[in-house]
Amino acid sequence: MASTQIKTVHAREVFDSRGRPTVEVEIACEGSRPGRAIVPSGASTGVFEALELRDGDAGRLQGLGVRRAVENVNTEIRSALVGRDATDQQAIDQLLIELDGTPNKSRLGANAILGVSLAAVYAAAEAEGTLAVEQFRRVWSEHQPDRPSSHLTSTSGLGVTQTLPLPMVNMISGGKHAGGNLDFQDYLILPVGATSYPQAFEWIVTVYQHVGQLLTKAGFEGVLVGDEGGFGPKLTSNEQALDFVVAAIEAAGLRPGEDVSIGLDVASSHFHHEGKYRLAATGDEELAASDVINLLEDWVNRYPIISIEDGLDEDDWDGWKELTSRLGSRVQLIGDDLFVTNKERLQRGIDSGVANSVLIKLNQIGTLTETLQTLRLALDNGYWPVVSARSGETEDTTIADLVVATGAGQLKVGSVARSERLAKYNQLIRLSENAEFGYAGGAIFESLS
Ligand code: 2PG
Ligand code: MG
Repeated sequence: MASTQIKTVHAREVFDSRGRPTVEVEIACEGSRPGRAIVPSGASTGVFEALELRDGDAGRLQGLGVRRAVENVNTEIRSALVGRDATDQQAIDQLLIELDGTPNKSRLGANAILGVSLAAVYAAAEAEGTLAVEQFRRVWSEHQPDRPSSHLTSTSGLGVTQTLPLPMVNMISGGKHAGGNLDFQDYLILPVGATSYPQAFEWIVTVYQHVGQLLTKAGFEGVLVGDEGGFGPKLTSNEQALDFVVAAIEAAGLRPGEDVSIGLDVASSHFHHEGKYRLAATGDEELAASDVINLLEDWVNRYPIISIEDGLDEDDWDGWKELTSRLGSRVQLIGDDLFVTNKERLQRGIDSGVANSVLIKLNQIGTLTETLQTLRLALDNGYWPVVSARSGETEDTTIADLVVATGAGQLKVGSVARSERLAKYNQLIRLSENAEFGYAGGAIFESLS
């Protein structure tokens, strides 16, 4: 076996699915080819996320360049990393955290740090001649539970064996991801009744085609898609999107709620100002948290909704507590901007009975090790983890391999159009050929009433 000692570290500026610069890192071990990772980037970012370092030089790429982050990898980080063992992920990530020295990775940049953290996995895969999924599995095996979580019904089967995820897929986009007028960011489907990953994916693409056809037939610009490939029509209300999704599920010959359920990413931090939630689609309505909860509860009563993300603002802990006590036994309540993949924020949620699920985004926290710590904490406390892409993505397929390796159970990548999304779905199709990988699908929601 070749050496796993790091020999070279090299970063460059490449571009993501929105044409914005991002960081790519290549790491090679002694005697083997380099492994490579590319960092994603969000649009509806949470204020508590680790810092994405951008040049801020208005004269170049509107200030969005990442040359400083690239430079940080090619100088300081490279010097610290050469000679280290690429398979010692925790030591590498600890070194990166200490080298940066700030609580939110603002000195070297979370984009610089995450690129290195992930490229180390791919370098180890090259050195050892294994697949990425096997390397992610090896790293995850170092994050075993502190205590058995068999008392938890919701997540007891998760995180154990390598498992293909239940996909949560965007059909209609609004908010910061599309040019339409919807306040809510994502109207998604979850094929809860499918019994295999390939079947789940076929259902999804069939429903997606029907959404497009129904929108076109109804006279909307159904073919225009948002940042994540979901349709971005100018509808007359936030609720109308739900009607189109239900109609498309039926048009596909599937049963809403039994075969295919609905998920929402409200992404409400982005229409929350000074304690009020302002909905523009229905004529600048100003809602209190309790009104938003009432609205969501009404929708849960009338539509087959099984999952709601960021129903309330990233700092509205009281509202979230109320939301959780009202809906937490009926639907998955995901904290994205609320938790930002940060284990301290997730712990606060656990301690105060807020949410029952956490979105897992590597670049919100900035290293693989910290990401896996948050994933572990979620599973140990009965919170469903949902591994997620960002709205700005690339051909990097890390999250597909990561979600299978950890057996986290769910994956959110956006829609089934645009190749930065399909890169992940196609990787899952390849992984689904491995008969050893299981599929739990919608059975993970058995504890919901
Ligand atoms: C989200 C993500 C992905 P962004 O809010 O969940 O859909 O969006 O990457 O823009 O934060
Ligand atoms: Mg979100």
